[in-house]
Amino acid sequence: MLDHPVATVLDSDFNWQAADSAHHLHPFSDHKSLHEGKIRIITGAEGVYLTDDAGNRILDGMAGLWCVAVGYGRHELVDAAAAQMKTLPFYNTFFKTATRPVISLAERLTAMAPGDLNHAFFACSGSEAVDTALRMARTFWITRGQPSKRVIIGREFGYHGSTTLGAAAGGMVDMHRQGAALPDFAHVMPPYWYGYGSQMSPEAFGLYAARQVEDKIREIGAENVAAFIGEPIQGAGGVIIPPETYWPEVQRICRAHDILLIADEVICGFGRTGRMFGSETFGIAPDLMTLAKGITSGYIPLSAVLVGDRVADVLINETGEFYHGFTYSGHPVACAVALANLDILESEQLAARAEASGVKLRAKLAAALGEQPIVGEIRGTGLIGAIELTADRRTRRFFEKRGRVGALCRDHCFSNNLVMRAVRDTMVFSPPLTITDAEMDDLVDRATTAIMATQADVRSEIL
Ligand code: PXG
Repeated sequence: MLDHPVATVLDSDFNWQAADSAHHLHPFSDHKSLHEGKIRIITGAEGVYLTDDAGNRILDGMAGLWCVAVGYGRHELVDAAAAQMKTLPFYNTFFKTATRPVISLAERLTAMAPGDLNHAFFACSGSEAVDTALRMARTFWITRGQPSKRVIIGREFGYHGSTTLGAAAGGMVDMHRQGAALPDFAHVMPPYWYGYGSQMSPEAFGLYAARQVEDKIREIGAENVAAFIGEPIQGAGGVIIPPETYWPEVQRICRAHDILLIADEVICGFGRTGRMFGSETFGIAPDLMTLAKGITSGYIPLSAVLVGDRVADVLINETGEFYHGFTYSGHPVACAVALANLDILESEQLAARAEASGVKLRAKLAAALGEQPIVGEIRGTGLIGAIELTADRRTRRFFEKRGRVGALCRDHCFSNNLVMRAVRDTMVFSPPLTITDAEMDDLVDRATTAIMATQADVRSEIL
């Protein structure tokens, strides 16, 4: 029962923090410690900047949650949503019906996508897209008369969402411990050269990491493996960028053992890596591709699975009914927003811009921070990147209590009005693809202040 008046958006005197603590359960949060601090109430945004209810202007170095590709405040997307809501706010795509926006979007996405990804299935979140792709992969083998091919191979530090199948495919052990460890899922090492490459060259390590996939397939038996799933660049796992040798070798291995390849492009899709899709950046042609986030720049929930001809032919011509779908599969308003978002991505050539801006941003970061003892590596591809904080840059030694220095740095960023996430002791960034040169300077200034403050803390051993 409420022990305080209910909030309205106009109530400026209302205690939003107290109401949040009392009634709102946040995703991926330790609520006890959340309630001890003060949360920020974000009230508006324009371009790459957020505003909060204390009047701060915050540079969003994460594009929301890796999603606001075209930046905040784009009226084209709002207008597309409003127009579609006025015409037809909802109709489903289940029973021999469709709407024009969903058909247009399916046509457009499949035309843009690499390889033979000629069919699209829609859902609302990245997690649902992953769930769908895994169900399709298993259904493909069942239909083909090979039901034993069930195992999904993912990677440590992989993130494929928070539904149970997605969490099981991902390599986040804390999630597995909370009910998401399922049979018929296996994991291999990530292509994390900085962390695990030891004395190997990046190229040699890329092949080494890819061959872990082959070893795992041999261990389980190819006759039991349905698919390998991986993000072209592992985002939530700490922006793990594979060496160039990795993905072509993984693709070769999947083909050699007749295992489907699923590229989870929920973060990498729509220009983030400097090409429209991460699969293009790394030169692979997956059998299935999952998309979300940048598909609507986060303005409205939408996700998609693009399906290659091999799987689609079986699903369409042999499976019969595929018992899977969501009320909001192909929601017309979300699809209309996605179409307007794609117009901006294409007309402003944001993938190419991400590539060029990424080069500049890394050069600026290197100039400001490259020689600092706490900075082990600055890496990136397009506008997704990371700064490794290290106890010893020469040996690439991790801090003893992993994650504490990263959390400290994230808090310094936050108090400097910069959103940058910490993954263990790796600072990650993925700003809107529209970020300007002046805004990148601002990002680098704020990041430098935060990292220098973190370094001072580490030196004075207040940790
Ligand atoms: N796959 C990938 C590669 C993702 O990054 C999902 C699937 C799941 O998408 P949904 O829309 O169901 O959340 C994601 C999501 C973080 C963070 O803190 C990353 C994600 C989501 C929330 C937080 O880095 N990625």
